[in-house]
Amino acid sequence: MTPRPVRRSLLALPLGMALAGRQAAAQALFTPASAPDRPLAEIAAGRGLVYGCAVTGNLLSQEPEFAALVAQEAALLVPEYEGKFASLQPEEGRFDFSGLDAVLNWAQHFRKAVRGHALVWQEALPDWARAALGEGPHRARGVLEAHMDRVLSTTRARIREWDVVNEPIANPPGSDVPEPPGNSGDLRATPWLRALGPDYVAIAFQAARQRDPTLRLALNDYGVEADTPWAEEKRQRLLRLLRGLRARNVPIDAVGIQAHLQLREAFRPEQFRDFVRQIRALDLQVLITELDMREPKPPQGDYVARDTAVALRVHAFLSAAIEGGVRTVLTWGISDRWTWLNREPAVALDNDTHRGLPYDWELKRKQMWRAMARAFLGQPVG
Ligand code: 9MR
Repeated sequence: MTPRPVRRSLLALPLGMALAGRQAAAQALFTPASAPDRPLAEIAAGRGLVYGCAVTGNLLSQEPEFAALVAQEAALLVPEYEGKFASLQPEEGRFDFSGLDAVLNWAQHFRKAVRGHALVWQEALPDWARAALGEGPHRARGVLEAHMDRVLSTTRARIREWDVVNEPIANPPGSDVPEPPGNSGDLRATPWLRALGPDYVAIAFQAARQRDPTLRLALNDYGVEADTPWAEEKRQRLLRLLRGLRARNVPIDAVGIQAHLQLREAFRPEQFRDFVRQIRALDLQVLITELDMREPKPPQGDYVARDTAVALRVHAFLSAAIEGGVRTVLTWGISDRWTWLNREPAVALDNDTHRGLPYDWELKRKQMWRAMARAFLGQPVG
């Protein structure tokens, strides 16, 4: 297949870089013939798997091409912002479901399931809540319970799974992102931890279960995928937390592994597969909740080479995840045109876009799409 650099990237790139991309043309490994021309959700469903992606209400209503892609490809949606604390309760006692409703209405129209993200997290917390959490454990518990009361009762009919606690594990030393001081053992120092102590995780799950006994309750975290000492330490921290919760009969049903992967990090499929199995052995389901791929800075090679590298890693990752027992996979977005990878300054590439989602900037299927399809089908690379 002749490589065709995306038009937008050609415009945005310095000319030399764009031409270099065209001259050093690599051969695509995952060609259109590598995978059936069917939606990912349909391919996944054929093997008892669920494929979905993160969306925003704005994109669904303002970008018809985005909405069409999601309508076609995904069976499950997760709102990228609209289920977060700051979006749902911007002021104390004033709940605003308009953003979430827009996603839910769209999902209902197109018959998509929606998972909720995220009830208890240290980010997307409005100032008032951050301040209230500093006013002692009694007040903090009131904030948590009032939020869950309203959110879980309002969304009960349409959201049957929530990330109850997001990103509770403290990053081991050597992290890209400096860890705030004051963590408690394996748990990250967050306003919730400071207010309620390490029990805040159990408190949150118990509060959710009390309000909705059949809701599927998930704990979601990142940084546990790579074959690095850092990720290994984080895996152990997560396993210790999960075992502790299980030992105390804390109601938890599932673990979301975010999978914001980084191409520069080593990956060992058996290691990751076994990690998934260790979580499954605790009688917990495991989901891949936010898959995307960050390329090294600067990215290596032309577009075809870059896409091949991303696709190979994604295929290895998803195959290992599925072998370990994962049945649900969501990507964090669907196209390189709309992704936090390009918005977040610490993550974005200079003068270029990451190619870490199934569709490129021009909304064409990439090798990553075919790698995902092949992993869903249980087919090897090539
Ligand atoms: O992609 C999201 C970004 O646009 C938001 O600014 C940010 C804060 O709300 O959250 C991002 O999504 C994060 C997700 O909620 C949790 N895991 C990491 C995601 C990427 O940062």
